[in-house]
Amino acid sequence: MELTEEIKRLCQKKKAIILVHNYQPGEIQDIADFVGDSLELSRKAAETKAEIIIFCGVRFMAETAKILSPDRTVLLPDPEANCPLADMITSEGLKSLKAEHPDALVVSYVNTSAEVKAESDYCCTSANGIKVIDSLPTDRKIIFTPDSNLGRYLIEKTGKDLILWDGYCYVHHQRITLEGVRRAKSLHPEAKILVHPECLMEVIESADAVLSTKGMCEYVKREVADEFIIGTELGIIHRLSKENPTKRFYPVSEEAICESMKLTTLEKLERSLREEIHKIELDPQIVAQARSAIERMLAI
Ligand code: CIZ
Ligand code: SF4
Repeated sequence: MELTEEIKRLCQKKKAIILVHNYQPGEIQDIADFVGDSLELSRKAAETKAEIIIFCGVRFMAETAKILSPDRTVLLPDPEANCPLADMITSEGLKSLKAEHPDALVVSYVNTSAEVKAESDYCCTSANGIKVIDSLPTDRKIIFTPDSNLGRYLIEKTGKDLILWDGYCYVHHQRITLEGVRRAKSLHPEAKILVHPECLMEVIESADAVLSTKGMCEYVKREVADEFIIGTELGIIHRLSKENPTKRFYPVSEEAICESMKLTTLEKLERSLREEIHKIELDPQIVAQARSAIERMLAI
């Protein structure tokens, strides 16, 4: 309690805002000024009048906030909070793939470093991937990086033949299985099955709806059903339960936990804010190039 109050006091004193991703631990979500997906949080970062943004999530998200709000100080409470999916592609790797397909457009998932975004024509998120791919000319080849499960899902939904990078998120790819979905469904036969597009195709095919975290929050609010099987990182269940106290949520797997997301603690948040440490610093040239890819997405 004392720590929470100290964080709130520091936020007021330093004109700081706390942005928290849907996968963060419950106690971090509970002290947020805003909880959301990476794009919603970046938009908040772009419009805030606050001087400091404490970004509770993983590095690529804090970088995206910095790209959209370069004049603000953006803090990542634990500098080790990297996304293993984003780390599966480097700008050098992408440059080599582009050299093999020199006329291709490049769409990169938001789960990429600022350097990879800078090498991309468009950015997309799990909430708007179909819209972004649909908007591209049919006579151009398209490279999609780095999540191959999301890539395959986009191929199926848009009918476009994407050149895929071989990346995946270990939480969705390895810990959320068809067997897990079947087990949950046998225990809760009335529940709707919601899964994230970073899951394997067989898991996607078993679902009632394939949604980003933002999509899941909206779906649960508007559906009359009152039980849901959730196939994404467990942190979202804290938010879903809080916003829908009469509804029930069952994870496909209790092991669907992203270790990087759980690195944030109240202690680290307080220290990062008090000492103003673990700032996101990016090369201005990279920021300008990466910003173009994000702005092209936002314009669609
Ligand atoms: O875009 C995000 O925040 C991620 C990585 C997941 C989601 O579906 O919201
Ligand atoms: Fe990356 Fe997966 Fe963790 Fe999201 S849940 S931050 S995609 S490793």
